[in-house]
Amino acid sequence: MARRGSRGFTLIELMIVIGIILLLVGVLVVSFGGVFAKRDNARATATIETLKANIASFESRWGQAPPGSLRELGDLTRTLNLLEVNDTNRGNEALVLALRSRREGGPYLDQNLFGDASRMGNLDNDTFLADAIASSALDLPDTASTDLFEVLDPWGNPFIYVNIIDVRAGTVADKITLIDGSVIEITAQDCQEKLRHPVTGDYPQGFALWSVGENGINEYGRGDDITSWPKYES
Ligand SMILES: [Ca+2]
Ligand SMILES: [Ca+2]
Repeated sequence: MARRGSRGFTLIELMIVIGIILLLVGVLVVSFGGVFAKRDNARATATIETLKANIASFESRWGQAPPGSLRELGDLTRTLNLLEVNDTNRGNEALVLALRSRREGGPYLDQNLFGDASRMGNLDNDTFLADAIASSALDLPDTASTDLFEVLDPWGNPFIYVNIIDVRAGTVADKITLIDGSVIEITAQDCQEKLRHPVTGDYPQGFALWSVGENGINEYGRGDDITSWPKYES
């Protein structure tokens, strides 16, 4: 009897110990996950803040935030040979190219950001013609690759960039190539509905730049998205 009682107690004890271990592992996983998520969110915010400063410098010289497409960037800078290569990552690519231009006191793109391979990519693998660079009125740095780069968030997805001029005019038409290979559409109608402040009806000033966040789902600045403007309450 004594041996059976002792064995039963050991079994229960073992189960309790296993239970405690599982609980601790669970707590650790959850808290470490939280730490990583916070770190990535902070990185995304830091990249947005850097770009906001770069955009402000561009705006002070060109009188507007960088255009939301290559064609409009060509119009602004009178770069006639700057044509849209494909219909993906247009806003982000136009932003990068505008900020890399040496005209008007540029380049404005932070060189640490541009030199960081984890934060720059070309997910849609597009390039523009070498002769367009050579003759380009954008005056790009000599080392310029023909890649049409995008700025990436900590989860490897391109940031989404729209110029508010295009939002107001209803001419936003962009597609975003995500790290998993899927492509999401950015429509003028959704921008007009979702980028507008729910109470004041105002759009963010000049431009809207956001990350789709950790969940990889575009929520136009809501949900877990990380935004260049103060996030709306509702
Ligand atoms: Ca690209
Ligand atoms: Ca999201």
